[in-house]
Amino acid sequence: MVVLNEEERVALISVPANKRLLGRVFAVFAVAAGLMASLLTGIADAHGSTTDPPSRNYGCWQRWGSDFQNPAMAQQDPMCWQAWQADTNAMWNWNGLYREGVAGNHQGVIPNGQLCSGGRTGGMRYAALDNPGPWRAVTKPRQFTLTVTDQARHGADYLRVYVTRQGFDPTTQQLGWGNLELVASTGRYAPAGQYQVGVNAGSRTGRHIVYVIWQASHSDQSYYFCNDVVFQ
Ligand SMILES: [Cu+2]
Repeated sequence: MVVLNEEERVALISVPANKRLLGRVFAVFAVAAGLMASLLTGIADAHGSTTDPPSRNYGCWQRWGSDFQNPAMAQQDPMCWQAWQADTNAMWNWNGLYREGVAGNHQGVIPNGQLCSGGRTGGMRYAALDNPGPWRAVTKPRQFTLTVTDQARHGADYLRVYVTRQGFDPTTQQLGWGNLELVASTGRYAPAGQYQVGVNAGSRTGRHIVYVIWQASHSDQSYYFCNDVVFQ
């Protein structure tokens, strides 16, 4: 709500055409209306993401969504910091990293170096997720269960799970298709809140990217997630 001080109250009464003040009042209403619209859109557009291990933007939203302007993030979680600085919508819309009409041609549509942003879907919104660096990684055993959360209950035609080759360094290298090996490929899942798939990372050790494609069933909508892990 807008609280006017005494001077502004007098100004409003004594100068009917005080455009500066009216402008300020309208600006506040415009911001409030915009916020409301984006909240409503966020709900209507709910889709999904990998949540365990967390995708890059889901993890940044989870850890910092309620404190995203905290400068301590720059030291504690620098890749999230650069992502929040680049575009906060990449985190508010953590469930919206998808493309439409790919027709299964994922490798043809998504260029090397842009895998984590789904080929820069939505322009530059998710581009910071492609940057190599010390992304927070969760520790996993070499055999683990991966979870995709589907808030919209789209269903899945399939999930495909890739893991980076041993020796790939996500802190310094951009991710390309040639860095990945397919480790799991599923059939259909009926619409539900979560889809799980068993992943076997073989003899890999240390830091890796688990790359997931979720092909939704309600339309040709393909999701792409980079998930940072450390294998024990
Ligand atoms: Cu969707």
